[in-house]
Amino acid sequence: MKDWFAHLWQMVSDASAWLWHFLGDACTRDGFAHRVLGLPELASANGKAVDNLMVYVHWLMLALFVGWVIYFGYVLFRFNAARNLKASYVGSKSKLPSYVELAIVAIEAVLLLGIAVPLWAKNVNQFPRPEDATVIQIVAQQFAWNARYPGPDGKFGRQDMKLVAENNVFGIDPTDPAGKDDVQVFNEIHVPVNKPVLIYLSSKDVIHSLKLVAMRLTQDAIPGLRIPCTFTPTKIGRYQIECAQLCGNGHAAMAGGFVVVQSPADYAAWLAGKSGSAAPQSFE
Ligand SMILES: [Cu+2]
Repeated sequence: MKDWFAHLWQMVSDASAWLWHFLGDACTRDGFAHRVLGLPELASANGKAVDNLMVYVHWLMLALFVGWVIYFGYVLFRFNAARNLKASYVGSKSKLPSYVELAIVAIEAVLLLGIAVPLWAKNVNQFPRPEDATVIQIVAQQFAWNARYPGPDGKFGRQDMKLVAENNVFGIDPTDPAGKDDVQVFNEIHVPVNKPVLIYLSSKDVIHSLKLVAMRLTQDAIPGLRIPCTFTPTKIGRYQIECAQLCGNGHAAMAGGFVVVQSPADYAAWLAGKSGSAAPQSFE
């Protein structure tokens, strides 16, 4: 009997210790993001601000939810029919609801104007200088990702829209010597860690969307447009690419693309090994 009680007591104290630990962690910003919201792994410097915004919005929503539930309980009690036999034609004179509303509006204004708008402006207007970044051209197609790098010389070879063909999605001019060392890869895009990546994104056929969940980056790829987008990877690893626009029967197959984040030395070795692979190839 005593053993049984001790066992139960142990279980209760273990459970409460776990709950206490969980609550303590859930109250921190990062703990809330991962334990409560279940946000996916973050592997970029730019993504931190996105996650923080999501945490702040959800904290506000949680506070509103708890506030409304408390208010609802209060109203059920305060305006119970048994306690209010006669209707009041005056109603509440309290100023409290107005103050609470104003406070919520102020917090929402800070979230929108103070955090969300500047974050968006930075993402769409501020790009790293090409000389400070890993520059990659990406052309999406049904149903894969083509990527092109300037080779060791750091210069892309000449491209011309008129040269675009089934086996030359980048419209590479094979006669330009600057393009001889260029690198072209299919579905596996390597980048070095801790260096900004500058992508010029386009599409060969229909509208696709480059979605790198771990980098907190999503950008539509539109035929005829060359859209810049950027992220700075901070964690070595292999991260899935997804297409975020339904682009045809094989849409889901575009999740076969990966971004591989490597140490600078591994990346340099990989790039050197691929050098010269961008010449238009024939698949016949
Ligand atoms: Cu697609």
